[in-house]
Amino acid sequence: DQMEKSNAVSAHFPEILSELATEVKHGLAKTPKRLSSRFFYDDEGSRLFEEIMHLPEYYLTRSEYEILETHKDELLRVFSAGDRPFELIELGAGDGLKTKVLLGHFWSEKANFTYAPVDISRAAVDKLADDIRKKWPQMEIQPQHDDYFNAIERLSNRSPTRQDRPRLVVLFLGSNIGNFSPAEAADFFGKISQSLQPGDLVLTGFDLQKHPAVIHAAYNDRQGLTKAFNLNLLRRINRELEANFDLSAFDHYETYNPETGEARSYIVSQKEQTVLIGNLNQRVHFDYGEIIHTEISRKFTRAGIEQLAQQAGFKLSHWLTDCKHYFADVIFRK
Ligand code: AVJ
Repeated sequence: DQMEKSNAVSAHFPEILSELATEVKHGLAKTPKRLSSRFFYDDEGSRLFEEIMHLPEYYLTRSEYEILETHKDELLRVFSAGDRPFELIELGAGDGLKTKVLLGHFWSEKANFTYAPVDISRAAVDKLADDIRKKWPQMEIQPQHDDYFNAIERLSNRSPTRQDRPRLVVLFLGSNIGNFSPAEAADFFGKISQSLQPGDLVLTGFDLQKHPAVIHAAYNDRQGLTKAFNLNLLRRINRELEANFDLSAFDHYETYNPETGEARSYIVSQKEQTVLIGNLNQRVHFDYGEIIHTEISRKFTRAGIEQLAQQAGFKLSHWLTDCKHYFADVIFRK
C-alpha cells in the first residue's frame, strides 16, 4: 500500500519525487541541515495546513478573510474595469477558503470571469473543484494540479498575446510569498511581470510585521498542529524515500526575529541518532539537539512591498488591510 502510494505520486510527477530525493540528499548533508518548505504539501501536509488556518493563534487567515470580505466589491470593480472579462489564476489555491468569498460575490454580481485554481496537492484541487461545482454548477473553472512555478511558465507560453483577451488576474494569497527569500520573491514577481500585459493584475497577500509575540504564537500553537505539520515532512520522506525517521524522536522549534522579519521553523533531534534513507542508500547522523531548518515565513513592511513591486516593473495600485493592520492584500498593476 505504501509502495503503491509512492508510485502513484511518481507516475504523475516524476520530477517531484526526484526533487524530493535531491533535496534530501543535499539538504541533509549540509551544516546546518536544511529541507525546503515546498515539500510540506503532500496530501496530508495540505490537510494539516487547512487545520492550521482554523487555529485561534493563526491570525493570518482570519485577517485576510476580513480584507477580502470587506473589499470584495472594490476588488470586483478593479478586476472588471472597462467591462473587460477577467481570468482569475490562483497559485497555491489549497481549499480556496478565502477565494470563495470573492467567487461567491463575483458570481452573484454576474461578473464575466473564469477561475483557474492551481495547487500542488491533487486531493486539495479535486476537493476545491468538487466544492465549486456543487455551489456554482455553471461557473467556468479550470483546476490544475501543478507546482506554481510550472503554472507561471505556462502563463508565459500562452498563445500570441492578444489585446482583446480577458484581463489576467493572478491571485497569490495567504502570505505564501513569505516562504521565498528576498531574491526568490523578486525573481517570482519578475517572471509573472514578464508574462503579463498592461492592464493585467496581481493580488498578493502579505503578512505584516507586528508585535513579535503575536507572530511567535501563530507558529507555536497549543494544540501542536504546527508541530505535526512540520514533522509530517519526515513522514513523507519515510514513505516516498523509504527512510526510517522515528517521529517521536524529533521535535518542533520556531523562532521569530523582529530585526529581520523572519519566522523560522526547525525540526530538532531529541537524541543522538542515525537515520537510513533507503532509496538514497544514505545514512544521516544527528547529534543530540541538532536541527533541520525547514521553513522561513517572512513578515513584510510596506516599504519592502513597494520595493518588490517596483523591482518587477509593477505599480502598487491598492493597499488593503484588516482593522488590526496585521495583514495586507496588495494589487500590483502591469
Ligand atoms: C502557507 C506559507 C503561508 O508560512 O504561515 C503555517 C505555512 N507554516 N504554519 C506560513 C505555515 C507553519 C504558511 N504559509
